[in-house]
Amino acid sequence: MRPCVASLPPLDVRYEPVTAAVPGDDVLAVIGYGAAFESGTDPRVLRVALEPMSQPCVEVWRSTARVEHGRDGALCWSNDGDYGFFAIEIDEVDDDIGAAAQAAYRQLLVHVEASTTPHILRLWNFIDAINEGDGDDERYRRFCEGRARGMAQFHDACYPAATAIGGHDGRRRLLVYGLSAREAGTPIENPRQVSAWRYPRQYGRTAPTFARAMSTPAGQLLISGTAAVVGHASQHDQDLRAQISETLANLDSLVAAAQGRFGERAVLKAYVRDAADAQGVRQAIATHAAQLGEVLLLRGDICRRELLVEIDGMQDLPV
Ligand code: 3EB
Repeated sequence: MRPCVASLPPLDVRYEPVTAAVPGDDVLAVIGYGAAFESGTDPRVLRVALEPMSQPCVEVWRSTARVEHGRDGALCWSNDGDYGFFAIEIDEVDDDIGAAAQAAYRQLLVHVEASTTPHILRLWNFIDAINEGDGDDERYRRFCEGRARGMAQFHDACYPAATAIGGHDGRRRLLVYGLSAREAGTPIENPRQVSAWRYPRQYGRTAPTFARAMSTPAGQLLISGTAAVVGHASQHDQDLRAQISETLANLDSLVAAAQGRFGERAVLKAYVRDAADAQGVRQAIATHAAQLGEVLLLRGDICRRELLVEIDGMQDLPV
């Protein structure tokens, strides 16, 4: 279980207005969204090609210590001694998303394992045209196969928390970024959901390799992409309102499993498949949990076609 005394300082994650200023010495990462965001040359500044559905902003990860940063081949990194940020982009060759995933994970694991922050807490994956292809040929399923090959040294029940979302910028380029730490976190599963790595064969040859959440050594909860999946089955086919309610019920249950209450100083993202659904999603989240902070809405495809919305983020756990 989580230690009673936090052994790392908390990571400060918040949304801020976009500026052209160079990030200060205390910044681990700046993540901007959509075609309008310019990432420049600082390895800590990353562009995710999903369009924001509201006022453009950046997500800033701030440290309490001095941050070093650099590049290692295709990989960008930063490190403050307690936490590491890393990001890698790999072009697909001949549309082979599986091979790109395997290569990205191999490279990022070599980097992270050799670093002073070798414990991966959280990973984000952005995949072009994630639902293209049918059955086991669907690009998401082929991504899962390559990812599992690339992270073969991980055991069930030890996977990091993760998000996998699809974009449409027409570039067959996989982006994986993440957060690691000097000390390991504790993976958390959701009692309402079958663990993803135990999904039955019908969802693909290789089950997805992620934990539902990660409780960090600083007492924060990193929440994986969460959708209207109960057991292993998608619920409320094409019904946005019902999918949001189910997703929020999953989040309540997941955070309770980590001894927290969903919404405590939460920093959330909602991914919506259809831009027209953005306002409905925002309202439903606000109604469910009035104390929730800002929710960043992004247009993105969820890895199962019938799912219209997914929510991820982080929040504090009670001391
Ligand atoms: C699900 O519950 C929804 O493959 O890394 C959510 C979070 C989902 C992460 C991943 C997939 C992933 O299965 C999809």
